[in-house]
Amino acid sequence: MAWNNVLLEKDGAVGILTVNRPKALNALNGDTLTEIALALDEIDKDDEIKVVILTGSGDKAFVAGADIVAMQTLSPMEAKGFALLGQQVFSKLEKFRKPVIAAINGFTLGGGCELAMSCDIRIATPKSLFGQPEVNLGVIPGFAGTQRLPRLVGKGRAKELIYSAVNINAEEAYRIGLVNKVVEEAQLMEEAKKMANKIASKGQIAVRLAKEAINEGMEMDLDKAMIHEADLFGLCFSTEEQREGMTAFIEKRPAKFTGK
Ligand code: DAK
Repeated sequence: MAWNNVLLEKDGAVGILTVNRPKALNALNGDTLTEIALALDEIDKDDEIKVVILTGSGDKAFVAGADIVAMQTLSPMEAKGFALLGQQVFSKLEKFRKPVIAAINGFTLGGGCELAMSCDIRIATPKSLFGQPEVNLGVIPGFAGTQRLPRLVGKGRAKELIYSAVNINAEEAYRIGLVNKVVEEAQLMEEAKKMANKIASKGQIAVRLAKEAINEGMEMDLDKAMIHEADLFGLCFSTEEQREGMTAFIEKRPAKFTGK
């Protein structure tokens, strides 16, 4: 399917979704958000794709934020519509049943940082720059940055970043846990694909249930989260993958997972 603002390619078990507005540093306007959602629907239907890499086109930016030009003249009702659309797309990404790795090169600001935080895993390069500059524009992060940032890096660091609108480099982002890994620019896609293929080689239902257990469990108290984990653990025993994984271990051979 052809879209104007995103590209979708396939490399074996990996789907590569690229935000493609390099002239605007991949800023997110309404059409781009809608196309990300449509592309996720396509990926969801494609059983060959097991893991997704989300990246930005060009060599300057992952995503430089929500589109300020498009937002500047919004009426309050239009702004609400834009906010709801963004929130829906970011939640869809966070809850997406296939794991999503953000491959981040360059500016990752505002809505761009919030987009990256909705992914499961973030890989950056030394050129990546992170920040929530919304207070410079007289607004607060609106795509759940006030919620996801403290969950990733802690309340104190999130407050410092959001109140002061200071940008941080990849090394600092790694130090505070905002990114999982920093690799050289030339290796970014290779490393992202390596990680994606490693995940794709595992029991896919187990990976999906683990994602659910982590995401949903983090929003519950520990006792409830552990019951939820036990339920999902039990569910694994309804899959062929559980039987195959354990049989392969006992037979001392690699498991052949089928996604069933
Ligand atoms: N929106 C639209 N266009 C953008 C953009 C953005 N966020 N960022 C860059 N561009 C455009 C520039 O306007 C320029 O376009 P032309 O002038 O060439 O037409 C082109 O990309 C190249 O940018 P620069 O010429 O500025 O490039 P530099 O290398 O000099 O500077 C920069 C790069 C990233 C430092 C600079 O472009 C910059 O500061 N950009 C804005 C970064 C920013 O403030 N991002 C946060 C945006 S606010 C909410 C929901 C969401 C949000 C808020 C509320 N609710 C639901 C309540 C989210 C808000 C944001 O994300």
